Amino acid sequence: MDNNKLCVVGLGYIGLPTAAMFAKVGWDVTGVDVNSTAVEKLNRGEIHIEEVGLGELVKESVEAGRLKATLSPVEADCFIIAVPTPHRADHTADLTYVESATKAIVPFLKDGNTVIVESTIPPRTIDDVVAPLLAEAGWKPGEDIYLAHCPERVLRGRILIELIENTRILGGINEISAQKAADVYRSFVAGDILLTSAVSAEMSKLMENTYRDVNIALVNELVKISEKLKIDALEVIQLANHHPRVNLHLPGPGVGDHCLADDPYFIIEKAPEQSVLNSNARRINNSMPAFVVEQVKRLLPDNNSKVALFGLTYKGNVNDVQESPAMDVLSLLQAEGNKLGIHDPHVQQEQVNFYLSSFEEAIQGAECVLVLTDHDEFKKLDEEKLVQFMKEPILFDTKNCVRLESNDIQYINFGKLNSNKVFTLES
Ligand code: SAJ
Repeated sequence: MDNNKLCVVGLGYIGLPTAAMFAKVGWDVTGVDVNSTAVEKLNRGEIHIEEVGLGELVKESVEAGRLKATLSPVEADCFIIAVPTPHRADHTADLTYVESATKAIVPFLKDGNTVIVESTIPPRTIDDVVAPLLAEAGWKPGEDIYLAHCPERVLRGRILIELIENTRILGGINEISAQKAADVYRSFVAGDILLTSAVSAEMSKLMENTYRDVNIALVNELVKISEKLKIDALEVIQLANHHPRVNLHLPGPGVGDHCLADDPYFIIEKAPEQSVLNSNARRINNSMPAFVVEQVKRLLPDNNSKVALFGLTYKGNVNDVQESPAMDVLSLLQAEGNKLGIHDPHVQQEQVNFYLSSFEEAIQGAECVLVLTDHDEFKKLDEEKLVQFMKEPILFDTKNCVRLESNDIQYINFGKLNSNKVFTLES
């Protein structure tokens, strides 16, 4: 391939691993970021984010002279934009970074270049926002330069594996743009590469996360219905999932992170009247922290009781507390005036502005342990200490992840909220 110079704008969780992967297979890669610490670190062969295997890969590529970083773009054969698309207070997409990244590469574009946007964007953004910006600069996207959207679909902790193995969707502003962009990814993608239009690619990425969000809302609603009707929701899910074409998801204290909880809004903003199910799913999932607090209040003798809150991150075994439903549960319990012991072995003290307790400190004198995240550390707890340090130990496990042996601890999960089941059959 003669296209061997790549410029990646945005060195975050997607941009940096992508840049390193291209460098590994021989591209001459320049990563661009406005964060000077990220740039300096990369040029020393270090990384500013955590991801399995990424440190070694970046070090090798920098030492081999195939990967470097700068604060502004450079000339290249291909440009990949992987900047964040945060949302505004009203949940609409803030495209400021996508727009500024597009404008930043304009002075470096040459005839025949390929421009690819990986950032998650609302439907029609390539056609209505990015292409016009390039056209304003005198280019004819799809003719003298090629323009495509290639959404990322990787899971943290597995990014380097999934970048290679996952199927990629390449949505071009026209057919030749999709083909040119596909040629770029073929240098390391072993999964299928599906060619389509830009708008279908934008929408399919959003629908993947919306599918998960809507399905999680369905079981979260089942939990509420079951609490009212005295049914074991978790047993119902298990039974229904024996049907060969049914896959009910897992209920929990809500849906966190930027992906599942934000992407549906990018569809809603473009077609609010039509997005009925979508909007309701968001509402149901957003209501779960309050539902959890309501249940905790029923379990506690009074508002002065102490709750040991276990797990702050948006899901198990990660250290990210942003947009985590556990943080909402925490604020609601604080507003209720409850005493709290907050414990999360994956979160560092400097990440939060309140005190993090050890396991022992958190449970000392607590009436209830409230598990909000399925970290591996919570699956087996020191039951002797729970019995010793707590008054009459109750454990409310919103993720159904704790396995207890002692009968001295009252165990509640989303199946046992109000269930009057008289027997359980072993499967
Ligand atoms: N959750 C439930 N019940 C479930 C599954 C998840 O309550 O049955 C909750 C989790 O606890 C968490 C949230 O949903 O709060 C999201 O967790 P996740 O592991 O499902 O997803 P993310 O946000 O870490 O990553 C998703 C992935 N998308 C899909 O699986 C469709 C990933 O492939 C995407 O790359 C990523 O979003 C993204 O960047 O869009």
